[in-house]
Amino acid sequence: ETTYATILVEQRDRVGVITLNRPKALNALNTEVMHDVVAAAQAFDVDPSVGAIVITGSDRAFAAGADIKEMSEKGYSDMLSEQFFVGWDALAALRTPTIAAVNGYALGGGCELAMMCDLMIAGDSAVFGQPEINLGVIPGIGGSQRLTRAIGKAKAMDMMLTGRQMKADEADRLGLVSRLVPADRTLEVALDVAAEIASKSFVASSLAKEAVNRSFESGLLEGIRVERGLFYSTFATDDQTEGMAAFVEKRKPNFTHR
Ligand code: CO8
Repeated sequence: ETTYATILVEQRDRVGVITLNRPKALNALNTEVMHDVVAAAQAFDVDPSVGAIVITGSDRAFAAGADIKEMSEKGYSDMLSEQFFVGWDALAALRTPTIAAVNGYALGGGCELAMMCDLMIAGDSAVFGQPEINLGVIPGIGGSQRLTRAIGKAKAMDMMLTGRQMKADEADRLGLVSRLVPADRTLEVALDVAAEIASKSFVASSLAKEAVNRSFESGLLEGIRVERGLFYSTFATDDQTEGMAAFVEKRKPNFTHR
C-alpha cells in the first residue's frame, strides 16, 4: 500500500477514495498534489477491484485552487519548459468513473478539478469560482472550456471575468453539479453513488463515460458516430450477454466485468 504526503487514499469495497489533505493551505493544488492524485487515481484505474473513484477534500475546502505561492515565482518560460500542470490531464483520461464530493471552497484549479470528474456531488456549503482573473491569470486545466460547456457562455463569462463566487444552489440550478445535498451528507452520498456505479458492469460504465465525454469534447455528429461504435462494441462483452439474459429470465445480472 503506497502512502502519499498530500492525500489520503483508501478503498471501500469497489470504491477508491482520494482525500486531498493539505488543510493548512485549504488543499491548494501544488505539483506534489498533482503527482500524488494522479498516481493514486491511475493505480485505482488499473485495479479490477475498483469500479469508481471518489475525490474529496475537507468540510472547509475541496480545494482553494492552484498553489499561488508555488506559481508566484514562475515566469512564462518556466511554465512552457515545465509544461506546468499538464499532468492533471491524465485524470480526465481515466476509464474509471470519477465522482467529486465537494464541500466548501472549490476555487480556480479546485473548481477545474471538480469539473474534470464525471459526477459532482455538492454539499450546500460548496462555493465555486474561477477567481484567476484577480491574480492576472486565467484557468489552466480546462476550466474555461468545461465551465462554458457546463453552464453556458453567459454564466461562464460572468464567473471568469468578474471572479465572483457562486454558491451551491445556483451551481445546482445551472447544471454544474449532479446532486445537491446537505453538507454533512456529501461524502456519504458520493460514496453511495460511487458504490452504485461500481456495482454495474465496468465495461459498460467506462464506455458510457467515454461516450458522454465524447459528446462534451466534440460536435454532435461525431459524438453520435462514436456512440454507435461504442454501443456495437458492448455486444462483444460477456456482461452484455449476461445483462440481457438476466432481464429476459427476470433475475438479477451477475456481471463479471468482462
Ligand atoms: N494557494 C496557496 N495557498 C492558499 C491558497 C492557494 N490557492 N488558498 C488559500 N491558501 C492558504 C492561505 O495563504 C492561508 O495560508 P497562511 O495561513 O499560511 O497565510 C491558508 O491557506 C488559509 O487561507 P485564508 O487565510 O486566506 O482563509 P480565508 O478563509 O480567509 O479565505 C479563501 C479563504 C477565500 C479561499 C482565500 O484563501 C482565497 O482567496 N484563496 C485563493 C483562491 C484563488 O485565488 N484560487 C485560484 C488560484 S489560481 C488557479 O487556481 C490557477 C489554475 C490554473 C491551473 C490549475 C492547476 C491545478
